[in-house]
Amino acid sequence: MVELSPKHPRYHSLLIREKIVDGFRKGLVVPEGLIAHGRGECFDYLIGEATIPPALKAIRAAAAALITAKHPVISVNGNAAALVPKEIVELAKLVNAKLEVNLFHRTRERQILIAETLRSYGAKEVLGVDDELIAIPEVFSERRMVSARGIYLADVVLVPLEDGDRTEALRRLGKTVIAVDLNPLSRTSRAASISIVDNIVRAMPKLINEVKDLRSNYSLEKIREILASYNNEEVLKESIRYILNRLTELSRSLKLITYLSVDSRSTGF
Ligand code: PTJ
Repeated sequence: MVELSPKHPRYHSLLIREKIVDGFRKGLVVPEGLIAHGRGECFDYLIGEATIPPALKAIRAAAAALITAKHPVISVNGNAAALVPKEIVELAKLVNAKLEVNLFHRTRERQILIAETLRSYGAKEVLGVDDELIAIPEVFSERRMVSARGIYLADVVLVPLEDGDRTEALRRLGKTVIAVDLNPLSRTSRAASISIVDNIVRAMPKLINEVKDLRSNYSLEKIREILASYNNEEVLKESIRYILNRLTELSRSLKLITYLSVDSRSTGF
């Protein structure tokens, strides 16, 4: 791993990038996952690398959906396993969700490696590797194979960094789909029931805290109300407007990074 100084202006972003690269070197992440991460970085730049207000609304609704679910499942792919394995296991324990490895670029080696990674953070059971799998209709990738005891049965599925195809199929099967995707324009974001437009690295700890907060301060009835009053279309539009306003503001106030070179310091120019 590269030595990173906390003084580097892009320290946090580089640290996340190193985690993905490390995951790639270990075989958790596919090369396509590095490209997907780069796209995510770009959208993260646009939202200001911070959790934006519409994402907080989505996180609250997602926590409500997970708390009130009968069979919640967290679907885990290579990027999610490389970036937030500890948080995935913690959230699963908190809401009694099943963990299922589900990959776009499916190989047995990666399935086993991802399951082992989750177990190393305390997961007791990881589905999608050696248990019975069922094909869900109208998904034209390896992601169509889901666990009979996991996603197939689930009423609520959390799908971090997903492809839109399967989100649409899961919605058609009547499931509540929670997506974490930095791109508010993606098919996943537009097809999901609840779209958290945030970096998964920031969103997961916030989701865990939100579950704890709702559980300790609200009745089940109130939690159901929070979920029922959530409007994903509005939240996605708000996310796009947030980016738009931020860019408009930046286009007015952009300041060049100026510096004095060694030569100009001595000459005054
Ligand atoms: O591990 P596998 O085989 O299942 O493959 C995983 C990838 C990510 C390669 C696969 O799901 C894929 O190709 O995804 P896409 O279609 O490229 O979509 C990934 C989405 O996640 C994009 O919209 C990115 O903007 C977004 N994204 C990338 N990094 C992050 C992110 N969203 C939240 N947090 C991130 N750190």
